[in-house]
Amino acid sequence: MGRGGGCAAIMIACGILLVTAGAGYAQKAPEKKADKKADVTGKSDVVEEAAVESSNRMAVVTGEAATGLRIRNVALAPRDADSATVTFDMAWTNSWRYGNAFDAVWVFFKVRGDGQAGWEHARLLADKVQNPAGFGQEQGGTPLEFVVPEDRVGLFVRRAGPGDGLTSARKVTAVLDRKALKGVTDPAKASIKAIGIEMVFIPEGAFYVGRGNGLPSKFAGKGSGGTEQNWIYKHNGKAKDTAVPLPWRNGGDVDSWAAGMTRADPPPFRIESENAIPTGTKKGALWAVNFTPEDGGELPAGFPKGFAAFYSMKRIAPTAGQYAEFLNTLTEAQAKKRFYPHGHGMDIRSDGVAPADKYSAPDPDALTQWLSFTDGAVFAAWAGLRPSTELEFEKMYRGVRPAIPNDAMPSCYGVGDTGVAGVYERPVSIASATGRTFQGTHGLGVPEPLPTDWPADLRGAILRSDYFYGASWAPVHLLIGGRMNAVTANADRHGFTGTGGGPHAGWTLAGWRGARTSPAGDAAVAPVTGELDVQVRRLPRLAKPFQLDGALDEWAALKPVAVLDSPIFLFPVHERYPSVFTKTWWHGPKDLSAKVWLATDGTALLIAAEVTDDRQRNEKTGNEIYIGDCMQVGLVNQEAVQWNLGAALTSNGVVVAQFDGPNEALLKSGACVVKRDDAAGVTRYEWRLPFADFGVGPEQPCVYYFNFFDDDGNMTVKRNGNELLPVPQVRRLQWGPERTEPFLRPYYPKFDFAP
Ligand SMILES: [Ca+2]
Ligand SMILES: [Ca+2]
Ligand SMILES: [Ca+2]
Repeated sequence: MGRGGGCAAIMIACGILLVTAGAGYAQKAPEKKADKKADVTGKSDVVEEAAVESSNRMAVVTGEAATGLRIRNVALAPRDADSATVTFDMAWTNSWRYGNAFDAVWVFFKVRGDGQAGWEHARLLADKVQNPAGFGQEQGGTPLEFVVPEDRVGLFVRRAGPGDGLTSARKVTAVLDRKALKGVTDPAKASIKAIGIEMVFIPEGAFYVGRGNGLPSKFAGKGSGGTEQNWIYKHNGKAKDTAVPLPWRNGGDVDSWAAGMTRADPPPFRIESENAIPTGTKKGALWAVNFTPEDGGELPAGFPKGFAAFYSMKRIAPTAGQYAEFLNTLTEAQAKKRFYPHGHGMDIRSDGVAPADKYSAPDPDALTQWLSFTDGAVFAAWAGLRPSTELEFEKMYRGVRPAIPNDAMPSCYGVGDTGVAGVYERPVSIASATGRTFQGTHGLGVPEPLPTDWPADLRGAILRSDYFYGASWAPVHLLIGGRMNAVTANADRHGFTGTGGGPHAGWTLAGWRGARTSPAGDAAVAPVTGELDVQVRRLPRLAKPFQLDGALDEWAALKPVAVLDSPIFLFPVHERYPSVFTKTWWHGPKDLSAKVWLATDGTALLIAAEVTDDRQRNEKTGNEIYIGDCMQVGLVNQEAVQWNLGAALTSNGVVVAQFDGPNEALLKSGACVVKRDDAAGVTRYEWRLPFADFGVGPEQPCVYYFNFFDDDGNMTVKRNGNELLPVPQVRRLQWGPERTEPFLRPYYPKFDFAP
């Protein structure tokens, strides 16, 4: 190692910008109603404004300030002898679709025939999976796409094209299978309910489970920041490297719950298909600390592993509005088992008129508290969803990131309520024999009996996310990789406890997040994108001579090394998708996207970048140019010495700054041109950086990374005690590992050049 500063240097360049997206963010989630109301950062008012504006314009959401999903004006009419048409208006506030990143609403219908007492689940009629005949909407709203799985239990409704924010549509139509409705002779006289659940699409692709064995990320502290426990790993086959669990030391310090691990600290397990996975202590098998699968066994092919595409519920539990509708459509005997007056009753009233409207939710968007595992499972069976597994939990949370200890960033794909304080999830456990028999069967709309492969109760589940029962009532953040068993009966029905001082002390919410496998035949979805190419790539030569002029015609024949047009590259992570956490989320490739090319003329690194940005803005100077539209280039040579340079077109012309480097040779010899084409919304950068001035010779692999900062004049607020300070909201696209500190060479892209 030459200068040992390679590691720290990267932190200086990027670390300051990561802080807001660290684990501290996760603890601010407004799960408690009290927090939601007291939240003065303006997170929720933007969506309320949007919904109110929409209600005026679209008359979908009338007289309500919705922060979630509303389905209104549901009507059923005969279509022909075999089918009936259901028509409804719908709107939801935080939706998005850019490429393979999108949310959707799972919509299903319950029908009660004229004079009948009970509600039945309505099957759909569809001639194909995607946009079947008879499914549509009135013109003028957000264009929608409809996806009907082959079991016809419900449909996914999602944006038909790119966009974000409020989705609103009137006179949406779906086709019901009239013959399957046993109690309905005249659809015109039947009652119908349309229920929707917000979901997030998780694309097909490989990913890591476990905690990882690299150096921990520093952006989560111990104790309040949490620590993984009982993580999954890939066994190296050596008996001495089987984790030896430590005894419980439940003694007032959450760290004392930490699980034992051997010196070898084995790596995370990469899931690369839905095929059966060998489990145990043989080399390469999947194994875990404490809560293990079977030694010498396997996770069967049918057990959902998170590799295949699926939809995850956006929120961690059914909302009170959804749960009240669930209760309203059950028989009285069924509802009695599923309604716990002293728990669910906090969010759901039971003073209406039975049987149809006995239950109601004053705040339909509140999460339902005190759900038992079985309550959640019966709800999912009724809704046509299924439980999710703990492997799917890690996929929807970590996504394409490497497994790094202490990682608790928000969900890679925009799933809500991940890793928030005082909320835990109960996915199906790989450590339970009952759990391992789960085959991912979908509910068919009938609440009971549950599909036979589903765990019937908490014994088939594991606790994830934010385990609640620390010795001092302190929540224990399990981060992405941590797992915990239920050690008290409270884990099955839990909510506000009131113990330990004040009404909200000891608050925890037992979540239940359902899923649905993405149906075959949906041509619009594609596998995971966004993984870095970390192989050493040899720099090509340009066919035509390089001109440092901001025109990129000499690059036309080359393939870019980086195409950053997906939210997966955007940071801070909570700016990727619309949510209650931001007003300034990414508005797609036209807001910020970039293509980068690399080449050489034999003595220098040549770089070209084409950045699409709707608003050019940089009013900074010197080393502050990254608080504005700016391109940053990082280079780390074989001696781990780093250079980091930025270039920006500022209100005072082009500024080049060096954020890191052992001397100023590269700043002097390097050259950069920045040109803005306002009509096209494009900024072009060209660089020439002589190899000799950053210490790279022929065939010596050099690490590189890029950041593209975007200031569009948006402001956000930073909390400083009780004060809220306005600060510019600068987002960035990052072509480099998500965790930049400590510096780990294998995680970075690399180039070399021919002698
Ligand atoms: Ca040029
Ligand atoms: Ca922009
Ligand atoms: Ca900008």
